[in-house]
Amino acid sequence: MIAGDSGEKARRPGEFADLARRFASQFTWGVATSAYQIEGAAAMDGRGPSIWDEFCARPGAIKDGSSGERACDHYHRMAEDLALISDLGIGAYRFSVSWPRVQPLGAGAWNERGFDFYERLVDGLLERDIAPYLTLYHWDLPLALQAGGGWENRDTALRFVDYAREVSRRLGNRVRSIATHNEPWVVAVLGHEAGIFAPGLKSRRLAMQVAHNLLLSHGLALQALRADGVSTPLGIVLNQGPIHAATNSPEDRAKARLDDGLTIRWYMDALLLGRYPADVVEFLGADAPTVTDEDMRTISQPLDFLGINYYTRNVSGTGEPQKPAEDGRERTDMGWEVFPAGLTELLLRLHDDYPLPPLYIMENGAAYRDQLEAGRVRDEDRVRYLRRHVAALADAIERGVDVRGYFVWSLLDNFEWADGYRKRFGIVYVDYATQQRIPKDSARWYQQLCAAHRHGDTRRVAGEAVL
Ligand code: IFM
Repeated sequence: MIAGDSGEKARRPGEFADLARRFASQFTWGVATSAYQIEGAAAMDGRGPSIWDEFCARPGAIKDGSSGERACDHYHRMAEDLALISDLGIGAYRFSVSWPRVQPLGAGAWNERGFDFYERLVDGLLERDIAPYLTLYHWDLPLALQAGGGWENRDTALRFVDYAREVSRRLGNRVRSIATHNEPWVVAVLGHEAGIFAPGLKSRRLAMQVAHNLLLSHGLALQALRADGVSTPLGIVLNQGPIHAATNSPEDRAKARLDDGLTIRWYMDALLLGRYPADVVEFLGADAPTVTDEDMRTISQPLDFLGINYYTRNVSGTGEPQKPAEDGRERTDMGWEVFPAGLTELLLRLHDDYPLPPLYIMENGAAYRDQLEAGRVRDEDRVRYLRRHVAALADAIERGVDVRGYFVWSLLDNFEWADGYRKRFGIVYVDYATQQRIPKDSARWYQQLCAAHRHGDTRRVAGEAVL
């Protein structure tokens, strides 16, 4: 059992009850991870290689030269990690299935030993009364599919549908929801335009075709799963934050509007309105993807839920950006501005602009330079970050936005993609040399919030429903 205070000075008595009371009794509190970032066991029990294994092997691709080969060794420590979630009293766990672990070549044979791991994971969660939230694709494409063009090739969307159907057939009726993709913008742009994530390609045209094919695969998967009779709520998870113009000049405002189009409206308009934003299509010109009307109907299948990952806002303009260190804004160890009001603003804007399904904040959290001292990590910055964002979320809910759950990114410190192990997002510290898990003060803070919500007199909402 983990107990103790949140590590903050002068915390007001009743803080947890006051905050918890702002959320409906059925509101879900969870923690999130993804397969490649925590599992390790990269070549074990028949798992095939993914594009991230290959990318990490390229000199200079990952800042500390590391990979997810061992990560948090969660593959072997799953029971311990589930006990940790349970001890913290956290009611939900969001995880992803590694496609190459269950289908090593991305087509053809299934790997039973891979599925066995996820069967045990889901059963273990249910035994502990923790609701499983499954994501199908959190970036680890089977390497064999990249040889055929990866997400640039429409055929990968069909392979994804086969994979989605098989995972749903085996696990679907035991999980609380199934998300097709996590952050398609990141896959498309960081992976295929900026080239800083796997598969490390650099072409805007390619990135936009990939963005389209990812959305298409999402729509095709939803159609197929519904045709299969899957009744588990189905959705997708997008990374979003408001884009603010650096100045009020017409140029900066136009740039911010375009960036908003490329990051938010491209995905939201396609999924919820069945079209791409005309201003962005015009801007892209020859880089715009090849699209059919039928594709847009497929992409805009009804969503049972929409996941939003919120970390920060973005400031956009035509001038030379100010160096983060010089702009005086509070930032995390990623260099991302701490801007809780952006979460409220984003949610209200989405609520105004789109016919939304119920929302979930599927990721929110922060990296800080945590120090383990005398067996304790006093991560006051992270506690403050979380508290302010949870309050910002409550502000949006109280103003009418239907948000049903919140997941902290992340349960554990883990492999932070191109940053390797240098950035720590966990509410649980991982000593990578020993694989020891040490709950940080933020874990204790979250534990108390979850407990207060569970036991407290939470807000009752007329007609309140659970997914
Ligand atoms: O670690 C990532 C995660 O995989 C996707 N969303 C953002 C997190 C922090 O960068």
